[in-house]
Amino acid sequence: TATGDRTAHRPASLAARAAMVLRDNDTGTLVTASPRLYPHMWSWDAAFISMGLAHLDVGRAVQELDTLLAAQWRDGMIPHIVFTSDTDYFPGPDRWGTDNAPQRPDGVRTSGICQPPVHAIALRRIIDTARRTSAADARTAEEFAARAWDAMYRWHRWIVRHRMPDPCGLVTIVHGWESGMDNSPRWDSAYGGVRPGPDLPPYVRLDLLKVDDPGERPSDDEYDRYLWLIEQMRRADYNPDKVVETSAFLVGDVFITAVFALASDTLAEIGDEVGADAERVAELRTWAERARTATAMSCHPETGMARDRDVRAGRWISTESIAGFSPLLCGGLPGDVEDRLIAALDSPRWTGHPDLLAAVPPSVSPDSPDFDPRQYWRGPQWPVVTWLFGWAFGRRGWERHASEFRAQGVHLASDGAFGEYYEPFSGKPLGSTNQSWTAAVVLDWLC
Ligand code: 9WN
Repeated sequence: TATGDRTAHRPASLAARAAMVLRDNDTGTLVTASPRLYPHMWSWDAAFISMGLAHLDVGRAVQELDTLLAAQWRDGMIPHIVFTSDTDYFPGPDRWGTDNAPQRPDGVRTSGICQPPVHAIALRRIIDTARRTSAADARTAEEFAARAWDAMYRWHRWIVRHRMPDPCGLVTIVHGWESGMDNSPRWDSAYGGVRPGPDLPPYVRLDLLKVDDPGERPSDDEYDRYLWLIEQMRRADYNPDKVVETSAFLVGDVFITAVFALASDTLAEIGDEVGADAERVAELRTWAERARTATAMSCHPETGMARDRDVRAGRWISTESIAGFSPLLCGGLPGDVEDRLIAALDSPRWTGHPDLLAAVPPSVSPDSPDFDPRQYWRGPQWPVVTWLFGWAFGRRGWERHASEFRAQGVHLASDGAFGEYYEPFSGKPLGSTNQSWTAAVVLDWLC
């Protein structure tokens, strides 16, 4: 069926197309984040991709996480990119220069920063999917969980040890790329403090050649800052504490903090199921509680929206972005405050906006002066973010919201292009098409 210039696929055809995207982007041991724009494995993409794969082949889903965990750094960090041999992405492994970092893993090249810790959530979803499919699949998933649990615990421990330096208790990031929401206006003021030096080595962007309109990607000024931060980390040999000490960009990320709380609880729960070390399970629950409290404490006293914190400048960041709803992911707010936040999410400033094609949250409120409907993390809707909130809502017992997000998410993606992100009013797919994590979450919604 067609509405305007959008073709809407029926669920069975949409699911078949999503499966095809995952198969087409599969190199054998990893599914690239997208066919042209991102020819490598990304950390949080891999997590979502693996739970999509679980609907096709649980063994293959497990292998995806195995590939990612094989690239885990010796100190516990899961790097944000695991490089394939493809050379058509910038910055590639040479520019990252992680080969000399003492903690890097053997036999694989990676970037030197991390991304949101959604991996335990994916593992939970894989186990649940596998248990619904067959006893053999359930065994495969549970055996993997038992085997991979310690690695995931060490990843969470790395975050606690190296990324909770600020008294506000938020998980801090040293690069916008770590947030997964690279050029969100959340980071504008903090990036103002990043001044690329004259010794920033020259570079050529490859991303702009692979999208219809360069205006859908971050600007050159933004890229200079991204590259300058890498330069600084390289000079600190990717030593995690030195990086935190020296980085011009140091921000408490409330979305990552809430994800960390949710994922730590989830990993603790899986730990109970697979008989993991009880002390470690208890530690995870303590960390979850700490992160939940920090998330709740960040809320603006009047609007109730959660805030990031510019640690370098010592001030709160009140941008009206999707991250403001982070406490809904992990809980921890008093009932009346939480109700107000849900009402804000449903309101015309957000998912209730009358001009949206699909009632799922845009990355920035359309009523905010920062909103740009086509610009990456500055306004477009990202199906993967909708999935995460919808899954968390289901877990928190908010079935109506969870199923509404699922239905509206499917509606947004029903054109079958599997856009990386979508223009919220027209539903035009932007950035890359056949983006793996979009296919994965659509498959999960439909199965
Ligand atoms: C930089 C792969 C990744 C996602 C991020 C998204 C984008 C990379 C880029 O693509 O970031 O890490 O080159 O723009 O912002 O969330 O993981 O899909």
